[in-house]
Amino acid sequence: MIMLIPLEYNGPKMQDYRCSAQCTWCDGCGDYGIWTAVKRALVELRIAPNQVCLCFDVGCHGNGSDKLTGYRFHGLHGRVIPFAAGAKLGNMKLPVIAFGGDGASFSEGIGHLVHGIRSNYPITFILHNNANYGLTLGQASALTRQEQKMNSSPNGIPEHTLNSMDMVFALEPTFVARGFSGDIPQLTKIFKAAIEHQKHGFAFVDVLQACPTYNFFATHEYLLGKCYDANADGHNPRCEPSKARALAINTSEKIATGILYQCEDAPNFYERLKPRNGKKTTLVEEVKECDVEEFMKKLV
Ligand SMILES: Cc1ncc(C[n+]2csc(CCOP(=O)(O)OP(=O)(O)O)c2C)c(N)n1
Repeated sequence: MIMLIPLEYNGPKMQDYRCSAQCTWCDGCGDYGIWTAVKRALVELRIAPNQVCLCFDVGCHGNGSDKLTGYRFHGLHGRVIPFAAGAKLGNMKLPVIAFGGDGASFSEGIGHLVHGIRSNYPITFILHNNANYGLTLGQASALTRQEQKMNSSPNGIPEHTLNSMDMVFALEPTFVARGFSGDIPQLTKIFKAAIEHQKHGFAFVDVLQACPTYNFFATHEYLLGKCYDANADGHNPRCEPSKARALAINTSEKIATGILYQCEDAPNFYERLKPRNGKKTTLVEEVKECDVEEFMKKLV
């Protein structure tokens, strides 16, 4: 086979991430916008498909794992953060992005999200926030509005809706952003910043997304009308956490999007690991082939 290799490599292109598997998301699903913005962000950062680890949770969004190329891992529902963090700690040179739904991240896997943020694992986490369990046909999640009628809760849910941003800020995050699946240029900018933040720790990105099949409240049009770019409006993310927290949780009139908070001064989890201090190699580079025969003989 003859391959044509360009004389000069100008970095990856969008089509390098192209995959022949067909998208099965519903027409109008916000996953399309997020999927496009992720690829754009990676290409603009000159990260090729073989230079990134993309980790997917189970859910509609997780089905994106075979809708693009690159090193991908598709794990168990709610468990994306542990395996993404493990991949990163094994190879600190690798950009790692974890994707999770609001069902997975704020119910089944809420413990992992809590400890991912408080540990300041050096990874990027992108929340596909469609405010329901999409893949299993529209049950209420912890982020569904209490009064919203859903398939398994026709009278609304008995519990109050979790204030997700308030919870995230209580965990002393080092990066918090919010985007909207209908604004791909802004999402691309946010994702680039969130990928670059990995050297400082855990980057939490909440993406409000349309779910035209099950979420009849936060529609594309509703989000388009409510969301505004807080950074363009003068908000500086390197502010006091309390200021960013107030901006993030006050969504009654308008919803602030953009990079809401960023702190580059706190050490990340890896930097706090004393046995790794001063090491120039990664754990992956340190793995050696080892003959365990003698060791096994001692066991029997
Ligand atoms: C531990 C576990 N609990 C529940 C399920 C069933 N399940 C698979 S996908 C899914 C819904 C996913 O919802 P969400 O995480 O919000 O993602 P979305 O589909 O909305 O993108 C559920 C409940 C499972 N596979 N594993």
